[in-house]
Amino acid sequence: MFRVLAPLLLALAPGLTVAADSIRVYNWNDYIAPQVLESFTRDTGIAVEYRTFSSAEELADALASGEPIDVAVPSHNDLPALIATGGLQPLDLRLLPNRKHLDKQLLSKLAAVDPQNRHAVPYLWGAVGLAINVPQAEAAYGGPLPDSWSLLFDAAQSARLASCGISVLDAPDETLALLLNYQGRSLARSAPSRIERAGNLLENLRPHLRYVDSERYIDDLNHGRLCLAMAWVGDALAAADAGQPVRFLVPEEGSVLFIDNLVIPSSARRADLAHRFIDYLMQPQVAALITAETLYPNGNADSAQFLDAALLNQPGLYPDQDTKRRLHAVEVLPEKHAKVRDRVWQRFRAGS
Ligand code: N2P
Repeated sequence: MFRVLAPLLLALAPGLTVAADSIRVYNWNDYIAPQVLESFTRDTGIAVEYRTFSSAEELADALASGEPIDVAVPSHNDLPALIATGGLQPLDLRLLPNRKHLDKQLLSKLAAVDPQNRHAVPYLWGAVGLAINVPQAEAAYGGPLPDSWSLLFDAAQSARLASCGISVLDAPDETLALLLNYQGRSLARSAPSRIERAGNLLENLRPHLRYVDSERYIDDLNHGRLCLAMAWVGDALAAADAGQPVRFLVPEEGSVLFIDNLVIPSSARRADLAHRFIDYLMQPQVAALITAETLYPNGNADSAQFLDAALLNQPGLYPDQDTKRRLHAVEVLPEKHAKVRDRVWQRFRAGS
C-alpha cells in the first residue's frame, strides 16, 4: 500500500518528500546504545545521521565551522564559552516533558555553567581515573602499585610501566587539571607560566607513553595491549566487562568529574526534531539502556529502577561516598589561559 501510495503523493505534491525528516547528531565515541537510535527512528519516523568525535577540540571545531548539527554533546566546562559566543539555542522546555526525570542535584550543579539550565540537559557523566591491567602493570613495576597519579606523573614510575604500554586521554583540561592537582595546585587559578611548566613536565613524560588518544585505548585495553591508561570510567569498565583484569581507580589525590550534555547548536536546521530526540533520550528506560550499554552513569534519576542491581552496585560506575569526596568537576578554564593550554597540548600530543 505504502509503496504504491508514496510515488503518487510525490507526484501530487512535489514539495513533499517521504522520510525527509532527519537530524544530525554529533556525540562522543562509544557513548550510546545503538539500538536506541534504531528505536527512535522506528518510533518517530525521524532518521538520524549519527557521527562521533573523541575530543572536546573536535567538537569545538565542528561547532565553530557552522556546519549544520541538530544535537551535540559538549562537556559542562565548555558550556560557558559556547553560550557566550551564541553557539547554542535556548531549549524549549515545553517540548521536553521527560525533563522531569532528570536528577535535580545535577541540574543545580549545571546551573553554575548554564544559568537557569536554559541550554543544556545532562546526559551521561563520570570520573576520570586510571585503568590498570593489574597483572601486567605489577609485573612491569616489580610489585604492588601505589594508589596514586604518581604512576603516570612521576617519571621514574611511568618509566617502569612504559614497556607494557601507557596511554593518556586527548583531554587537555582534564590532564592539566590532574597534573596541577597532583602538584597541589589548581589549573583555573594557575598563571600561564605555571601551565607552561606543567606542559614541560608532560613533555618529559611523553617518551614513556604509547600515544595520546581517547578512542584507540578502548580497543587496546580490551585486548590487553595497555597496562596503564588515563581513562573515562565507562571505557575502563568496558575492558573489565570484556574479561580483562582491568581495574578502574580514582587515585588517592582525587580526580575530576565531567558532565556531558545534550544541546541544540545554533547551526541546527531542525530544532523541532532535535527536541524530540533529546526528549526521547530522557525516558528513564532509554537512559537505563544507555547506561547499561556504555557503563557511564546517567543524569536521569528515574532510570535507576530500570537498571540491574548488579549494574547499580558495580564498583566504580556510580562512585561511592568516599570516592565522591575525592572528585571535583572539571573547572572552567579562563579564556586568557586557553592559548597557553592549546600550545602546550599540541606539543605534548604530537610528541615532538
Ligand atoms: C566515551 C567518552 C566519554 C566522554 N568514550 C567524556 N567527556
